[in-house]
Amino acid sequence: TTDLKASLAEKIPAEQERLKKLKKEHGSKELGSCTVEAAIGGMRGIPAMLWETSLLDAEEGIRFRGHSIPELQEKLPKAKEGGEPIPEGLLWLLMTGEVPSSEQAASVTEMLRQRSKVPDHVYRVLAAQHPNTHPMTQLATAVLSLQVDSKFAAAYRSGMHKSKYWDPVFEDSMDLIAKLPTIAAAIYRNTYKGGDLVEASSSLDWGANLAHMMGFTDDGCLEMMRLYQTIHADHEGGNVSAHATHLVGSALSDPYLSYAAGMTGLAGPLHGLANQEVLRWLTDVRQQVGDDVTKEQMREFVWATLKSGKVVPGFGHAVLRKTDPRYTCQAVFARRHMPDYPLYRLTAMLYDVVPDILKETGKVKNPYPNVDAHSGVLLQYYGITEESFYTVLFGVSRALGVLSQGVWSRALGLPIERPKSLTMAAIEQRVAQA
Ligand code: NMX
Ligand code: MLT
Repeated sequence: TTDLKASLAEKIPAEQERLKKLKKEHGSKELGSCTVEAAIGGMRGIPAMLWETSLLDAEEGIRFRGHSIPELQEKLPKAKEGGEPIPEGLLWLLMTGEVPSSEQAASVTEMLRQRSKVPDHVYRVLAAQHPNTHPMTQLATAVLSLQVDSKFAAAYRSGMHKSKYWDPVFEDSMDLIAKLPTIAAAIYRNTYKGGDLVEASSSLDWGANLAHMMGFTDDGCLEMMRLYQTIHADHEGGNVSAHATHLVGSALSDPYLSYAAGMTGLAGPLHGLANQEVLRWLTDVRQQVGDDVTKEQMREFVWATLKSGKVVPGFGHAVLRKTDPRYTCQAVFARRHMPDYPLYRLTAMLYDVVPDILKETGKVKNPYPNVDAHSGVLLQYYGITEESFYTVLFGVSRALGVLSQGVWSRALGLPIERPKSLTMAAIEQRVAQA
């Protein structure tokens, strides 16, 4: 079938049985333990969540439904021969676990096109915001204003049986994903281009249409946006945006409410806002030292950042322990499309300089670059120069992962999330007794 919902529906009963069996036969087995350090250290390393759409290996990086990024670049349908994958193909994969055919990916493109009209009141909400409102705040606000149309919220109100929840959650998720490029582009055009909106193209795919509606038509830019929207989609369940979406969704808040929660988390500088911070940091380097910066000057700049009590944005990771494959695939793209671009050369130089310095501090667990260290370079090259918008592009992509998992969370009947917290006194008491 080329129908995503039908293909998903076929898979659900077997997965429900699989989970039931896992719970029944192995429910009491330990997956790991929780130390005092983990409890006060951001729950690092505690395997305590079910997340089906992707899995991260600390050394290798992310796999989406078992496929690495280079594998996806090879296997997923593309808009043009030898080009980058289209994110609609990834959406099919995340939802169903299967690599789609070109026809299946095309049917997702068409399904999203049909759902893409953004209601007028959302534009009015956007227009009413303070002109200095950060684009991520605008995104979350626009998404919340769409919530009035939630099919899940309406179905819940009318007493739907819980075994059917996944269906309206799927509908809401597709409606929301379909509208996000139009909303993001409206935020971009309102904030930086005087509010002059660009109509969607009926011949472009979902990711390319985002670039098109922002006002960019260069073929390289469309390819870059397809790749960008594919690689930022998911990073297993524990990152702040995925976890926030999952947590809020577990209260049976609908996909609009739960995704908006994820976006307010993505807006933090240690998470998705790092792509904006990287660009600002690089701009500072160029302003203070110029484009022909030497490695020694760069070292001094990095040390000055650290000594002033700030992080080097784009480096380090809570779970990864090697260079992020999402960084690597962007570096490969840059080498192919913009080998002489000064900002690319500067970024490549950082790769030679920063890890050794972070290692020297003796405390940074992963000194290597993450996804955010490279994305701004690609965007700048194609003329998307407004760095305060970058996290919105990350957020649009992240919808594909967190909302796909949201559908599965309801299909599998996952319960409300409610870990145990302790006071310091309670921890002291427990360790004294141990
Ligand atoms: N620059 C300076 N210090 C760092 C960095 C960095 N890039 N990365 C980690 N550290 C510090 C960290 O602040 C902590 O210091 P302290 O003990 O004084 O509190 C120490 O090293 C140990 O931290 P880790 O265990 O290595 O990292 P943690 O898991 O706590 O945090 C990040 C992970 C990603 C928040 C952290 O590496 C960071 O702040 N990086 C820069 C911001 C960034 O690029 N974030 C984007 C992550 C990817 N994303 O899109 O979400
Ligand atoms: C992400 O893509 O969510 C980030 O790399 C952060 C994380 O995984 O913790």
